[in-house]
Amino acid sequence: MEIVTPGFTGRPRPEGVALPPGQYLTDDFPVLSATTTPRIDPAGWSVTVTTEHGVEHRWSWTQLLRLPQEKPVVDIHCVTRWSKLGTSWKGVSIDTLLADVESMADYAMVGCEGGYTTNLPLSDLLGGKAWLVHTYEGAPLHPVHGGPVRLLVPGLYFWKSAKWVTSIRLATTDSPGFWERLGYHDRGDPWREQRYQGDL
Ligand SMILES: Nc1nc2c(c(=O)[nH]1)N[C@H]1C(S)=C(S)[C@@H](COP(=O)(O)O)O[C@H]1N2
Ligand SMILES: [Mo]
Repeated sequence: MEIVTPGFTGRPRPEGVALPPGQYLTDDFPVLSATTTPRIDPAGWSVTVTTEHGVEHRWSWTQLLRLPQEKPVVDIHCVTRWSKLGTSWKGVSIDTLLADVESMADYAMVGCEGGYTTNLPLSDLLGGKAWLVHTYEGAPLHPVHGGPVRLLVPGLYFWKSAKWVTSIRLATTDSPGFWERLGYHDRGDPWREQRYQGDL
């Protein structure tokens, strides 16, 4: 039985479901954007990976769709404390994308239409941990949620899951992205509660 408390925006935590510290559950899909929503025609969209040597690899929309597709079902955790369980997506794993990219880089800076950026260790993008997704719950990803293509990195706070992705720059050193420059953590592991710079 579920107890409904008026005014409580989350819902009781189902038994056996572990949430990262300080998070509550929501069934909604909140929208958090630092900019207005860009309208991107998939036909004109592409993502460019640039290695630390300046070598560029580019995929158009149709090229992305021709790569092997995966359907991750994952929990997502926003640093503003909402978590959403069992979200289902479709897209291309970053392992697949970078398979033929020659690089010794340890870090990535992800860039978006509109100027948003976020930095991640490459180890959080590889090993089946991250995808470029274009489909959410069986439908084309809505523009407010990052359509046509966003990054999905469920193992880190959701600000790392950049919407409207257009570039991934590989680098040998880490440098802060949009929120990271404003004080958010360079890694952002929700299980370690790495919300802000200085959190261990
Ligand atoms: N390009 C871009 N990506 C972004 C953001 C943004 O402002 N711009 N916000 C981030 C933050 S803080 C969160 S919590 C999630 C929110 O994704 P949603 O709006 O689909 O819930 O997107 C992340 N990716
Ligand atoms: Mo966020």
